[in-house]
Amino acid sequence: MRIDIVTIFPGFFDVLDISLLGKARQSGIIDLGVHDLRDHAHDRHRTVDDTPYGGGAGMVMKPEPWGEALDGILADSPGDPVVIFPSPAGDVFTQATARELAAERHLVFGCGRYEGIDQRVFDDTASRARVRLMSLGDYVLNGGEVATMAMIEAIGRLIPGVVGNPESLVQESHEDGLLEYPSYTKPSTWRGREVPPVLLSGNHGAIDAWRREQQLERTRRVRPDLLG
Ligand code: 6GU
Repeated sequence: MRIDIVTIFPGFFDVLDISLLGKARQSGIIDLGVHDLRDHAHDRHRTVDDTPYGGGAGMVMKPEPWGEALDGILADSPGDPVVIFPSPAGDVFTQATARELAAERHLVFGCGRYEGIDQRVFDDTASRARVRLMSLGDYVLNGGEVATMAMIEAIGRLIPGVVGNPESLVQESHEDGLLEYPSYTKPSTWRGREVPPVLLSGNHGAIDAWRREQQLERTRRVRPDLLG
């Protein structure tokens, strides 16, 4: 998968060199390009923002640098690009979204800062690519960088070959619509706390039933909204 990121903080994404996604890059599963939006601002101060038409607080990102940056990336696309703009005004990003996007050939993340990006950038981009505004949830971040990092991690680990043991993807929270069951490892007693005896029983039917019940109980208690 090809992934491009447009940001005024390219150094923020240096951490993608390490960990699971770093290995996926080295092995060629993920081809990542990080682009500095200011390279496409051609005045002396490399200005990327301006005051909002109609007045109001804060600054708005100017359309021209975005247009030029996205033109270059889309011209080099391996095909079928999806352009994602992290925004608290977007659709909520879920595990289902991550699954959909993990099957794509080319993802472009446009990281806005300040009070947002000129609306015409979204409209213009939508004439050439699939555009999605995506929110992580109902809270406000300063910009799209942290949200992009979270989405890339959630998507990247679903790409075949990125996570070593595909079994570990099946059993985790949200994949079956329920929260994960509690996990234990050795020692069987720690600070006077025992591991639930069923897990030491060797009875795999009983263990599966216990884990399922724990998932249901935890989901009812913490996230009843997931049970519908
Ligand atoms: Cl994707 N962006 C920003 N700026 N704030 C957010 C968000 C995204 N998701 C939740 N809050």
